[in-house]
Amino acid sequence: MTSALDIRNIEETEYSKFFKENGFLVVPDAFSPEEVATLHAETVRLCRGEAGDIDGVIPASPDETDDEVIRRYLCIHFPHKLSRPMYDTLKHPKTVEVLQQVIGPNVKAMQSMLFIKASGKPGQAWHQDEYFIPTRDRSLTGAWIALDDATTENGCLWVIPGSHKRGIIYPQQAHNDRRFDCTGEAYRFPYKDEDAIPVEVKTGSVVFFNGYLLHRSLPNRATGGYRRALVNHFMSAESFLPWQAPKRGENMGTLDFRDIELVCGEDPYSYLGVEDINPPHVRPSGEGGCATPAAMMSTMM
Ligand SMILES: O=C(O)CCC(=O)C(=O)O
Repeated sequence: MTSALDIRNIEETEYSKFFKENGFLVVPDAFSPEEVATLHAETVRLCRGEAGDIDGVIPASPDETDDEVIRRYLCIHFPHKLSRPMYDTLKHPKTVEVLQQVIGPNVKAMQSMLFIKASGKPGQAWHQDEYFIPTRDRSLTGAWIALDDATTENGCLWVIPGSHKRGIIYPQQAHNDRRFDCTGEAYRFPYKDEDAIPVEVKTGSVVFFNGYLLHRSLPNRATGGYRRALVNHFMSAESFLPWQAPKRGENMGTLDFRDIELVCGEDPYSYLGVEDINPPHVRPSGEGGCATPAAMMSTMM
């Protein structure tokens, strides 16, 4: 029975086996309280507009408190492009150690997302990250760094253990469910909500999860506070990253989005160079209603 799965006490020697079997892995105490405090301070700096321009961030006035400012935003995409400490989390030693075990020696990153998710904010409906960020070797791996204790009350992750195994990408549709933000929802998959388990973790833990794993989060129903998490996405450097539409005449087989950071090992495609393409931006929370279904389907994860 999935509900009996012990997710908190996995021996380091079992990381790879557990991840392969279940599609996720919890590593407690990966980030120290000091490292988390720095990331909290960076969250404030980003939301105040002090780190640089972020599409959708309104520069804060000095008389607004940090709480007033940060609770405005559900999630900021690509914070690592403006914050050195957030960039450094991509290459955090504990993260790299685990990524080398579950992906391989050569790893690159293409995305970061900073969830602030204050009380009252929505979650994100069922989805698979590879639906949004396709790799060619199924190596996409999220590293979800808990910046607060994540509980069922404040909207922790829920996962369907083993749902990554068949390597199927399920379709997505727009939804009208106000529990969730404006990203679409996966459907037509052979699992029920009851197959999911909550991934409740302490601050400083990292939840690693496979890009084919079905997962979601529910709204933050706590009476105050946040459920902050910094989520970085990684993949094997050997795989191209076809994360953009082909331009006219472009060979589909060699599409490779080069807005990446090499995290460890070697990049066999380094001769292609790197580019800065994705701008930091705020994710629509859906509180004022979502845009059209078509816009919902194109909302980045
Ligand atoms: O943290 C959340 O609420 C959702 C995160 C998520 O689904 C993801 O990173 O893919």
